[in-house]
Amino acid sequence: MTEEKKAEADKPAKALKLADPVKASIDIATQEMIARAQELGVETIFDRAENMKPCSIGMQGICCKNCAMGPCRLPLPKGGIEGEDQRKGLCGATANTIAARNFLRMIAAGAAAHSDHGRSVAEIFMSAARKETDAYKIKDVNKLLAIAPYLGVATKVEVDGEKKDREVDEIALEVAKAALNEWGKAEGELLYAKRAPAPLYEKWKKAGVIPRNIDREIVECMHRTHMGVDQDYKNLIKQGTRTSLADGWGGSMLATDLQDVLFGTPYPLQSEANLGVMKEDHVNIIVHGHEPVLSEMIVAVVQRPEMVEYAKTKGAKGIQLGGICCTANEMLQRHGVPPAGTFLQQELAIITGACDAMVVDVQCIFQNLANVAKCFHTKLITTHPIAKMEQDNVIHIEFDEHHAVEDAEKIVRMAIDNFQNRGAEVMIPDHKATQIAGFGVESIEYHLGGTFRGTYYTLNDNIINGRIRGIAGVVGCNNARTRHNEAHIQVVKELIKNDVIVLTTGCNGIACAMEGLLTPESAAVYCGPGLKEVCETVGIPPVLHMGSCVDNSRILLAATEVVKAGGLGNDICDLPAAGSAPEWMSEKAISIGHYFVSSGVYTVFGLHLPTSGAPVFHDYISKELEKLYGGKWDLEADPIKHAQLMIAHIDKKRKALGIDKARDRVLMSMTDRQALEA
Ligand code: BF8
Repeated sequence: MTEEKKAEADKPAKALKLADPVKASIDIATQEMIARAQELGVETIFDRAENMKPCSIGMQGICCKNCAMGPCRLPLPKGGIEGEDQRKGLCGATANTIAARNFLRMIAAGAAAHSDHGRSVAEIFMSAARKETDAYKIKDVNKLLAIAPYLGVATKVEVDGEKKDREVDEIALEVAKAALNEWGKAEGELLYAKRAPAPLYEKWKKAGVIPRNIDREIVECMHRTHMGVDQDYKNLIKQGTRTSLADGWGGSMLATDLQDVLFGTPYPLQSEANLGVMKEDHVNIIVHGHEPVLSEMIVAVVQRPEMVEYAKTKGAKGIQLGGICCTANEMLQRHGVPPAGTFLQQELAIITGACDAMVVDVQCIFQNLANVAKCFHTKLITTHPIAKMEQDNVIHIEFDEHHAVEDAEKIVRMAIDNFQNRGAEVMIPDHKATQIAGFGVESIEYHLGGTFRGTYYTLNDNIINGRIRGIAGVVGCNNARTRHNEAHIQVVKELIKNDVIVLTTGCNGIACAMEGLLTPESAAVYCGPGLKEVCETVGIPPVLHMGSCVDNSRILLAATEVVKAGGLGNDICDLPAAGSAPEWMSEKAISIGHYFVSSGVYTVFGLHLPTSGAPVFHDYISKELEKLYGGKWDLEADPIKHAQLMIAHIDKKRKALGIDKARDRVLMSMTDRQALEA
């Protein structure tokens, strides 16, 4: 060791910098809990973000580590470059190839996460259809009948020249087989692609991007991005389009549909949100992750009188279930279980000292949860065979649909038994907000549909008359590189202030709930006059919570219904609509963003995009893709400008449709109405 290195090694370890709670989050409960963690000496993601900065080359998408000659890093030289070909990896790969390869791998990983979730649900659906499990049954027959035709399954049978209803069990079995087949069929194309508006389907067909099967597209991404394969950024992103469509219109849509059939289609319900939903005198169980299959059982088990009695024998008043991330959203949408927080609040739920068990499945789970749980009495339980943790304080109870109820009982009993082990330091922030959640394609139709005309008639009518300026899908994660929830809330408030109705999912949904934006009453406070009038008349919030991240498929189908209802063009790209992920961080967000773009949606991301180091590729996805599918990527870190870009796009579409001048309401006589109908 050189003298210099020795001196460096002998230096006392640098104290970790601590995050400033107020700068880290706009949410008071989160601020209080960050301060609490620091007081107790427990490190959280907010502190880690202060001590480790991201790699700027990786952020720009121009680091290639796909072979052992690299990593090849291709920063833009100061003062710019004359030609793109001046920047090359060892094999000659250009910045555009590298950024496109990295982007494609992100899409593949995101699509894999959503689609593997869908596959798990499809497998359980098959078990239920075969009656191999008592725990899961077909709950929503109407939804089963609605999706069957899209999977090529007939719901009627001809008997003696007459059409008769087929047995539900028979339909369920065929639906299960057809759905599972979508992951690996040898020929044909993704069946749900035809659920898109016909002009969009034709665009995909012409561009050659209709997915063949879900798994194949993901595998092909990995092959194409292997060293020395696809070296054309346009061809690479073409596969990105095909793979993301296999996610949005495939794996995710199947996950949503099959979950609805098994667990019920969400309808509006009341709940609460934020860490304040936890109760000091109750056993608190937090479910966290994405797949709702086990949590569905936990919801059922905690409601059993004997479990509540058992909790009372341990000194608790009852059992409080809460959630984090999208398992929370799934449980919220169907059962009203309150989310305790977004992605960035997962450690904080344990730091309350009142979390008796945290049950995690897959995706968006910090490995540091185990370290935090060590400082408290919390039982941290992993449940999925593909998502274990190495730390020895983590308990693994592997979930299996064949003993799902027993698994759930074991977990709930473990949490109850743990109630008495709490330490003295319980501190639950006294902050929570009321919310109305549980929206979906069906409930929007119920609230904003018309009895006599097209199903989304009232919504379309209000868009045409200008009371609603347009529709925005605002979704996605938190990111510890930016102030927690600030961009989410500013973007959404700016949109609704300008009469744009917001459809939300994922952590944006939880953030909006925490801010009180998911109540009909919030319309009077935050909305422009048109949207306010509609929300007050119909009794809906200006921000409609559509569920988890796989439920972004609901937004695709809602947009399709708006197209079908008429008067707003023939395709999704004609609609006065835009998409946004203000605080994205996950690969799933890139897959979602790309299937929004490929479905015709102008989509703005916050923070940064991993394409900025490759300006030609960046230009291609932010300008040229529009010519193929009608949608395109954009980037804007400033939340107000971000929302204004979306509004400008909405206005451009209104103009193209000839509805740019808001019309005053005309009170029509019966004769006028009859003339219209004719
Ligand atoms: O799937 S929004 S942080 S929780 S990835 Fe994760 Fe992002 Fe939250 Fe849900 Ni979606």
